[in-house]
Amino acid sequence: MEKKIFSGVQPTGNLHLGNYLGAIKNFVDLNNDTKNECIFCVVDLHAITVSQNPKELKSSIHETVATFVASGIDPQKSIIFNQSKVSAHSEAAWILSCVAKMGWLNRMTQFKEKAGKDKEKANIGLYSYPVLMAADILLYDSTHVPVGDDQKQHLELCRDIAQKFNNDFEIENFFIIPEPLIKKGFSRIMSLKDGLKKMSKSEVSDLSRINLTDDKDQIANKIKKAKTDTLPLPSTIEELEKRPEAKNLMGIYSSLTNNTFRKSIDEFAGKNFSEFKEKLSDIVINEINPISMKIKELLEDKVFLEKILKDGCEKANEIASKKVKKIHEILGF
Ligand code: AQP
Repeated sequence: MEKKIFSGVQPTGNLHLGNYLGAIKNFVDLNNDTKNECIFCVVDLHAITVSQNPKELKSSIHETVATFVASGIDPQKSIIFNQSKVSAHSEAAWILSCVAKMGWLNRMTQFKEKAGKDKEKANIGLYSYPVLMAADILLYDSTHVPVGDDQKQHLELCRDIAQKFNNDFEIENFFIIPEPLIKKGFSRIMSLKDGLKKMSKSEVSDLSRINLTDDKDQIANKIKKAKTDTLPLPSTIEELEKRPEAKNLMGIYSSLTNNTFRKSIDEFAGKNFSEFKEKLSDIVINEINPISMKIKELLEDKVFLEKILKDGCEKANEIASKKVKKIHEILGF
């Protein structure tokens, strides 16, 4: 079956190893399968749910496009565009916010985490973020959505919204109910400074993440300084489960070598972290360094990056505006 793929990445700063292993690597595999139609969106409307510096936002948009291309997404085959330039996204988000229930949104853990203790001061966009995400996906009749494990709950909400719209207006399959594509195995990469916190662009400490633009020395230094415990590496999965930092580093190693946890544990059981970290550094550098060099090269050519976005916006706009027109007819506008 042909899959219609949609996914987005926020241009909120340095893309990191978590974005790469949780999402972008998967995008590349999907792009390479000739049977798939893929759309990859730079979700700049999502980015402004937290305060952004306009100049930095502009360069983050370019950096996200450059990262897509440097990682192996082919702009001739897949549509790459930025969300704000296709107004159907904002329009559909409003319409779907009149379908989604407050109770559904109140359960979203990402809002709780990002809003922190003072929910009253959080902006409405941060709260309704998953409704915009549903609009992004549903406008393109997407069948599959590759996301990191942290986005699973938002995708379930998207499915609920689509189902409710179809039921309310009695049109079976008007919105396709999309399937999440979450990488099997180790899919949530954690901070290098705290094995219980997700690796994130917005984390203040740069040492908490490996940026896709980091050079060899930066990567080696960050892995060297990554938090660990004092014990040698474990010999059982049960023991690894109790040691979050060791589990995270072992998970990164397993993801990049396509090994199971079992195999990685067997390789390093009883050894000390310094030996393991050296091997891990080599593996990470080997994967990330060619991407980081390509990103730097692409960022020198803003005209090329702008052209990718312009072409992608035209194609995306054509698909999305037709869907919005049909929504208008259904609603009686
Ligand atoms: N740590 C992670 N492990 C695995 N997957 C991850 N993703 C993000 N962090 C990890 C996946 O990357 C894709 C793009 O994410 P995003 O930039 O749109 O938003 P996010 O999930 O909020 O990522 P960040 O890095 O934490 O950004 P900020 O700090 O700006 O909020 C998604 O598919 C996501 O699952």
